[in-house]
Amino acid sequence: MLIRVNSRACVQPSEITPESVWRERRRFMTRAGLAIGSVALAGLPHARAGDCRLPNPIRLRDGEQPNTLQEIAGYNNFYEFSPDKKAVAHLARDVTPQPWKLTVEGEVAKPLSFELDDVLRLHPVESRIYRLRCVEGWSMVIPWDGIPLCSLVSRAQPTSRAKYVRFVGPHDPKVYIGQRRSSLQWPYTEALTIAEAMHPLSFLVTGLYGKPLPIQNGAPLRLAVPWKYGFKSIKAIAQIRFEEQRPQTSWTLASPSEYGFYGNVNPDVPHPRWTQARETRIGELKARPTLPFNGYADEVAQLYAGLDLRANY
Ligand SMILES: Nc1nc2c(c(=O)[nH]1)N[C@H]1C(S)=C(S)[C@@H](COP(=O)(O)O)O[C@H]1N2
Ligand SMILES: [Mo]
Repeated sequence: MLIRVNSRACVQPSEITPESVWRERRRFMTRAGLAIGSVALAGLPHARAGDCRLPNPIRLRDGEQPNTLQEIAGYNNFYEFSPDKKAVAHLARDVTPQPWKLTVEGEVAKPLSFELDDVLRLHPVESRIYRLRCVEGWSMVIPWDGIPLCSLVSRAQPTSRAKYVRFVGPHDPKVYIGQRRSSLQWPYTEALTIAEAMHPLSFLVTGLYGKPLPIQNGAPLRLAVPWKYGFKSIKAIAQIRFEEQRPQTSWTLASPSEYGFYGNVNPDVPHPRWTQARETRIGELKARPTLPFNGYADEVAQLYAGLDLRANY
């Protein structure tokens, strides 16, 4: 099994696996028939008790390969820089995210404030290979490093009034030059229900391919919520707030008929301007069918039992 648990704070540069070595090792393990991309925390030395753990390993499907670092870090949606996916990496090249504070507040007994190093010190970092499906009809497979969102936010002890979790991005037009335009209402805001946020698949990303997270992928911390369209996986999170009422979110505010609160990947509900039944994996020519909940239905479908997924897109 490919499991890497470490605290980034003590990773030596020599321990960071170059992408080519990473990919070769994975090819070897695939040939050897070993479980790949699985996450099994039970029994690992620093795993915290509690129900933030994934009950079952997650796997890629046959024929699925992680995208290259070049693809992942070169084709980005990050409107704080630009709506041009190929321009983002260039615009982000000189940006340093430090110093950076993440606060966890709102309906909590213990408001918290973290820096990236605190997060890395407090929790073992896991590797998880997730599919990412953009609402625009393209997708990638990304080997993230991070911690379950649940492990971090439960430290703040949400109160019984907390029903939603709001995530707020950065607001600094000097750094994020796309914020000089009102392409979206700033700061970028996203939200999940409590049950979604506490689901063990919801992942707080600190890196990818065993390296620190590139700025264009949302450094220092971003979400990966793999069963939802990419816009729910907010980058560069500055604030997490527990709330009683459903928060307004950036894309739903911008175009409510196109981008709903849930944003669950659903091949049966077309975007008003295109089908969602298929997607193009970056690096491939032929489209693939899009799977309900992006292939994570076994894990998450029960969160939506009884909910009309057509009305609640
Ligand atoms: N703060 C912020 N987060 C964001 C976005 C954004 O514009 N700003 N774009 C979203 C969209 S639409 C997608 S598809 C993913 C893309 O993530 P990636 O560039 O790491 O592949 O980030 C999401 N998170
Ligand atoms: Mo997206």
